[in-house]
Amino acid sequence: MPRADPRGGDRDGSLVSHNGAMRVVVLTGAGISAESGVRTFRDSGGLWEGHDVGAVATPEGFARDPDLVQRFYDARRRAVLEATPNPAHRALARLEETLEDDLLVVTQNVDDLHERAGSQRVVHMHGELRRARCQACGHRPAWDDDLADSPPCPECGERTLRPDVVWFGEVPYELDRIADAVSRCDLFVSVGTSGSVYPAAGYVALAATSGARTLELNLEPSEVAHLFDEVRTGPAAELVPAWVVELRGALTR
Ligand code: BJW
Repeated sequence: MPRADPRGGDRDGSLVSHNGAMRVVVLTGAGISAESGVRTFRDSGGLWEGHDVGAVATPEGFARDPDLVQRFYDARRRAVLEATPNPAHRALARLEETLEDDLLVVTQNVDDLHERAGSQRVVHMHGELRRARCQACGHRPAWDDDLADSPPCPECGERTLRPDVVWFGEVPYELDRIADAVSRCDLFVSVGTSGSVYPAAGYVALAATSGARTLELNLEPSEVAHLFDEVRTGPAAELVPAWVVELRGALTR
């Protein structure tokens, strides 16, 4: 697909370039899966209401009480297996059919609803619930069962599997690939994230300083909403399909 000048024709307030081409990065957070019935973290009724974040989302918490943490993630894994993608996930999969390699979905979510909607170019920067990680050998097998009963690692046999998720103080996955895509994109769109966890919350600033237009789609303005060129508020299952129709229409004209 021909390349738009990232600092050129699309800087007049339109979210698409005038020659109909662009590289797009979509950063997603828990809000995109909310309408699939997957609980967010910080909203009222969210996962962390009634949970000490340090107890369930840090390596120190896991070392202190592995059984509590394994049971917390086992319950969430079961909930994710029962959830299904919603119109927001499906709209991003349709956008990928148009943009192909020019779209990268960077998700903070540990569910696999983007993939089940049909997206193929997805980076899980905070890991995946349906994967385990062996603390002895580093193997990362696909995993749909509980971990609380300490099953052996299929690779080395040690009973040292943990959820393959990124806790506070750990380094997220694929940071170089993400930074490269964000700094080279023409349009950066953030969907359903509170903008309270770094480095993800810093990507809007990287995109903006690299010359991209920036758009936030969220139920309410996030903590970093002031850094975006445009903020649209509402449920992701409505906002994302509408934005995808708008963008695809402009790209194919
Ligand atoms: C809807 C909706 C609907 C609801 N429709 N919208 C400054 C700079 C850099 C780092 C730091 C810093 N200060 C501190 C740090 C360290 C720390 C950090 O950010 N701490 C903050 C508390 C400040 N960061 C880290 O430790 C990270 N690692 C790191 O920095 O390594 C060092 C390093 C970095 C770079 C290079 C070299 C070294 C790791 C962070 C790991 C986060 N892990 C978690 C848990 C994952 C496992 C699990 O799932 O349990 O990831 S925390 C949790 O928060 C989870 C999420 O992915 C993440 C973000 O949450 P998200 O998705 O935004 O959800 P919510 O609930 O907060 O918001 C939902 C939003 O949806 C809301 O806005 C709603 O309005 C909206 N919404 N319904 C549309 N229907």
